[in-house]
Amino acid sequence: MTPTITVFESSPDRGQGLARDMRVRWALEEVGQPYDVRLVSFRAMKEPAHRALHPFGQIPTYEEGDLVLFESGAIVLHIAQTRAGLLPNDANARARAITWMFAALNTVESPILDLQTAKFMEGDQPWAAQRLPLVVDRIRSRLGDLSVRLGDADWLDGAFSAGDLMTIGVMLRLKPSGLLNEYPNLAAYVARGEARAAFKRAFVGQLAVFNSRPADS
Ligand code: GTB
Repeated sequence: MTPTITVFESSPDRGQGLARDMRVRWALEEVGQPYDVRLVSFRAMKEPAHRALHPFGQIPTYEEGDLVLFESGAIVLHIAQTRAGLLPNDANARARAITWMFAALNTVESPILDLQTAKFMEGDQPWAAQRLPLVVDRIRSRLGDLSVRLGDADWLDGAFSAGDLMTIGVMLRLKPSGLLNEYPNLAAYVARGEARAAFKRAFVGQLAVFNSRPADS
């Protein structure tokens, strides 16, 4: 059965790989699973039909037969557990790869999302300029630790896994800030992810949604 994912009909970044369907597309491409895409407008996302799929009225969602999933992490984990290519066979290595997925979403992504909030939602507050350096320092702390752990390895724990996909997926959000460049091994790690054929196919797929539509849609 071909899964269907929901994606933005219109995205602030116009398909530059930042919206979270990118992780799901990338995972599907890595395992060679074809998929359908349903575009959802911001209005439709908050309507009952979409909320039946996603309680918080967001993208991405994943439908496959009777199964409906939301949360990009849960979706990528499901793809990785049901198809070969994103998790090692060895039970302990598999558990470690899943640990990196959780670390990406809970430990690395949280301060990165704080930066988005500080810049774009709180930027006009009188205390915003005071808060911003604290937020950036918390990101540096996470990146510093991750940089030490990665060292000169290509991937976090042996072969490329869903743990790397998720870690790189969350760090992509930092590219415009320039922070990644302070950690050359992390910048190279992200670039290695972006160089994968599956990533490129996913990126082209996401971008195609916007290239085929007028700029104000
Ligand atoms: N924890 C959930 C997950 O991982 O799936 C978070 C899902 C989520 O935040 N979805 C966002 C959404 O639907 C899209 S990805 N937002 C609409 C809403 O909440 O009403 C976040 C996102 C959006 C746009 C950009 N961009 O254009 O740069 C980057 C990231």
